[in-house]
This record gives sequence, structure tokens and C-alpha cells, in this order.
Amino acid sequence: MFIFVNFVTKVAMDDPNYYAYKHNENGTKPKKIKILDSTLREGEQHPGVTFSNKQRIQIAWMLDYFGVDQIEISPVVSPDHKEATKTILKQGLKADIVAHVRALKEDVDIALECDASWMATYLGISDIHMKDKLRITREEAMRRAIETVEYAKSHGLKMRFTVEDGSRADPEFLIKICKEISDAGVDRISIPDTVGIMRPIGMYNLVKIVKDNVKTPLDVHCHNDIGLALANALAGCDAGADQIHTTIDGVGERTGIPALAETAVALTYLYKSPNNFRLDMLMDLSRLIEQYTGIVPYDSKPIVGPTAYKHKAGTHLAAILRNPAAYEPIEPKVVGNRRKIVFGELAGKNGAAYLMSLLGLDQDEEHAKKVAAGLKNLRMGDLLEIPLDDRLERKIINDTQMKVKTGK
Ligand code: HCA
Ligand code: CU
Repeated sequence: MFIFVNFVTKVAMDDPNYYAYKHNENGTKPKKIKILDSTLREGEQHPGVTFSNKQRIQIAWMLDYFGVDQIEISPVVSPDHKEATKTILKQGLKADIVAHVRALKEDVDIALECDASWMATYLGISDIHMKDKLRITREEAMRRAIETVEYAKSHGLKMRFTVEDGSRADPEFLIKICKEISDAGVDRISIPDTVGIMRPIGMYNLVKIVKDNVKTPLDVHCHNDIGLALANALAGCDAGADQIHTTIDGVGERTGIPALAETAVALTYLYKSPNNFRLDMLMDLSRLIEQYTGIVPYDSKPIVGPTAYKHKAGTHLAAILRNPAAYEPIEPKVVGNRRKIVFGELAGKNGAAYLMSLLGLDQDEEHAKKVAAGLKNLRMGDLLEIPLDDRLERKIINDTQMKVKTGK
């Protein structure tokens, strides 16, 4: 028998996820991990994505109401973006509005013109970025970083500095630059895996060496080129970062960054981070982005994808009809999604009986078996889908199970 010695979080023993949550504990009290959403900056770097100013303002309002801690937007991209940044800053939202600019005085000036109180600036610090993109030496990069921080701080801005391509930078230089900008008064440092090349333990190690050298709070910004963005970001938080960058549906440069939905659910349920996210907005946020970008989330996308809460195989249907938690980690209504069951050749006896009850037919074990066999013989794959979440349907389920069980 398993004995957990380190019960840090309170989870009821009758919660079906109880033991899984206990395995997820790392022996320390859960800490708050914040979210910076960059749909309006990184998200707009996704091919084909561009929002109107009205849309940007609406997205900012919704993200704020959802409960993210910071919202990032770049005022330097176009006059339109500058206008949007100014307007969003005037809305009086709870979240910090972070103006994302290059590490140049002229860009800091643009953040100031917008009346921003938070800005973020980025500078490539890997050898390839300095040599082939920026064409500067390490010394010049160091000088530019310190000057930008000092300039922004002298104007009273709160600021984050992103050591772009940090995962591929010489760690010695990375630490040196982090120390220098910390001394210059930077408020946060973002450790990005700009090309998505890390695995979780690698991101852990990277953040840890920075954390061991500076006291400045850390963000993690992980790209999803190999599908590990969220896992890497969470590993970075285990090593001491306390803010993850996301976008709605994960849109961003190339394959993007962690999706807001997955990140917020993971933080709430798996990490027990004390955030106050309105998780039931997650579907609506995803739909909003779909509507504005035309990018439809792929079918099996976690949390918000159309099949995230669809159940199909006969054995699954049988279990779901008794207790949906048998095959669902989190209830769909919690994230604004809906549970559906799929009827077709895999439906089995229980699925068939349920279908018969919906059609108003009397069902007993024998007929249910015949219908199940009939569905298989049709060989038409999935025939229909039915939402399964209101009280009436639950009642039918109960009746169905009773009849099939007792043969009445
Ligand atoms: C970029 C680079 C960036 C910056 C991340 C950050 C990255 O497109 O400007 O500011 O935290 O991935 O390194 O998105
Ligand atoms: Cu990025």
C-alpha cells in the first residue's frame, strides 16, 4: 500500500484524482505562479494573425476578467499598435499592461509616450543572435542592456528584461548579464527558450543557475517547437520562476508558446497554485480567437478542442454513463466545454441502451445487445453525437442503467 508522507495540499480522499495529485506533490507548499498573456504581442507574430484595435481592446478586457496578471502588447510594431496600447492602458484594468519593445532608448521612449508603467525589453544574448542578427559584440550587448535598464528606470518605469535566446547562450555570459541588469534595478527577468530546444530538466537547470545568482523574480517564455513548451515552463517554475508566458490557444511565432487554457488548468489543478482564474471562460476565449483569426483549434487540442470531452468506446461509455470522472480529469463545465458521447460501431450495449432510451424505445439487455450488434454491422463509423450534460439526460442515463442491469 502507498503511504504519502508529504501531504501538503488538501484534497478530499474521495476525489478520484486524489492519488494522482499526491504523486504530483514535490514536498513543498504550492506557490503562486502567475500568467503573463502575450496574445496581443507573441500571438500577433503567428502567421496570418492580426487584430483590429477594437479586437485588441476586447481581448485585453477578457484576459483581465479571466484573471491573468500581466498582458503584453508591442507599441512599436505599428502606429495602430501604439494606439491600441494607449487605449488599453487607459481602461483601468487590474492586470499590468506590459509594453514590449526592443532594447533601445528610442523604443523606451515609445513606451513612455504610451504612458505605460510596465515595459519589457528584449535583446538576443546567444552568440548566434549577437553575431548574425544584431552584429554586436558581447561587450556591446552588455552595455546596451545596462543602458536600457538604467534609462527606463530613470524614467520611473517598471521593467522586465528578456535575455532572448537565453537557452542557447553561454551560461557564463547569461549569468553575468543577469547580474548586471539586476544591479541596474530591473524588476523582472524573462528566461526564454526562444527556439523551443529544451526538455524539462534542461529548463529546470537553466532557470536554477540564474535563480542561484540573482534575486530578481523570473518569467519563463518557452516555445513549442518540439511540443514541450508548457512542460518546460512548469519545470522552470519548479526551479524558481514565478510567471509563465502564454497566448490564447498557444498562437505565436512558428508553433507558438503554452496555451492559456492548458497553463491555467495545470496551475490550478496540478500545481495547486492559488490563482483566481475564471476557468469557465476558457472556451469562450478560444472561440473569440478562432473568430478573429480563422485558426480553428485542432480536434484533440487539450481543454478547448472539440474532442477534449467526447467519449466513444463502449467501455468508456459504460463508465461515463455511471460516473464521468472515470474518463475525465476535470469536469467540462469547469472550463466552459461540454461533454458529448459518440454513437457508432464502438458504442456497445450500454451506449445502445442509452440511445434507445433517448429515442423513447423500451430497452432491455437483449434488445440493447441487438442494437449494439446492428450498429457494428452498419459499418458506418460514428453515427451521431449527443451532448451529455443536462439533468434530463442524466435521468435517462439512470433509468437506462437500471433497466439494463435488472433486465426490466
Ligand atoms: C521575440 C522574442 C521572444 C521574447 C520573449 C520575451 C522570445 O519574438 O521578440 O520577451 O520574454 O521568444 O525570445 O518572443
Ligand atoms: Cu517568443
